[in-house]
Amino acid sequence: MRGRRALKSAGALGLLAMGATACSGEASRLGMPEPISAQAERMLHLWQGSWIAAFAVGAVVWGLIIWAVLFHRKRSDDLPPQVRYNMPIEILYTAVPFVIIAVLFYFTARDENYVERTSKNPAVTIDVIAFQWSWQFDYKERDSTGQEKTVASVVGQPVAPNAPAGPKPVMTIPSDRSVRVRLHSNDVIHSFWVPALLYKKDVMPGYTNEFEFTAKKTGTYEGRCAELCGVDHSRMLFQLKVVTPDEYAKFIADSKAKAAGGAQ
Ligand SMILES: [Cu+2]
Repeated sequence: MRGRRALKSAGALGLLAMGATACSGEASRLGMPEPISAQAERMLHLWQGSWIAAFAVGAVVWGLIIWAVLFHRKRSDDLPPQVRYNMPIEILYTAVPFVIIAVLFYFTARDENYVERTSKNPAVTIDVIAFQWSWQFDYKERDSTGQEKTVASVVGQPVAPNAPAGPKPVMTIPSDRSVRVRLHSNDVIHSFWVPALLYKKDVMPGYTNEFEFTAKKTGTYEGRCAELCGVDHSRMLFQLKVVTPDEYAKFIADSKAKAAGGAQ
């Protein structure tokens, strides 16, 4: 029975290694970007839980395969004992996958509800208009009568993939504030994607898709269109710039002042 004991300890070691990497550092993300929002963190944890479950199932399956290969090699031409229609095994085959799927479903539904949650009064509302082949960011505010108006607008143009930061349109948002993004398109389907948010959403003509998030880390993050939308799709780049709430207020005030100056 030395083989069985060796298999057991190998499995335990594998699980331990997985658990250790899941708790700390870059390796635990398996190449995923560092999450910058509360919602993105939740998404990453959902993935990590799924990976652990998948590796655990994998370890059991690999163990069974190796065990069968080592201990059930063909030794003679006699047919080995057959175990078809063994009720306990049949029930196990059915019940275990059902439990696995039920657990994955529960956590996925729970986290999807959290990530897709929108609030009544987000701190910032931005209309994102995707077009062939760039982005427009319209910052919305309500005046005293409750009427919505654009207080700042950024319109981009297609840029070369290796262009410096300058020509890319920048979507500026405050950290630690809820940001509502409303996605619009007047031509074809695009997709709003910021890898650091671990989230993307299609931009549909004739339908407004919305989502909300709260960024927790200041910095500049790359964004792009993730739906093949025409010849210059790959040049449809932008940046998400997360600044402090004070810097954001200044950005909006500057835009308002510029608009007022331009109107004179
Ligand atoms: Cu596009």
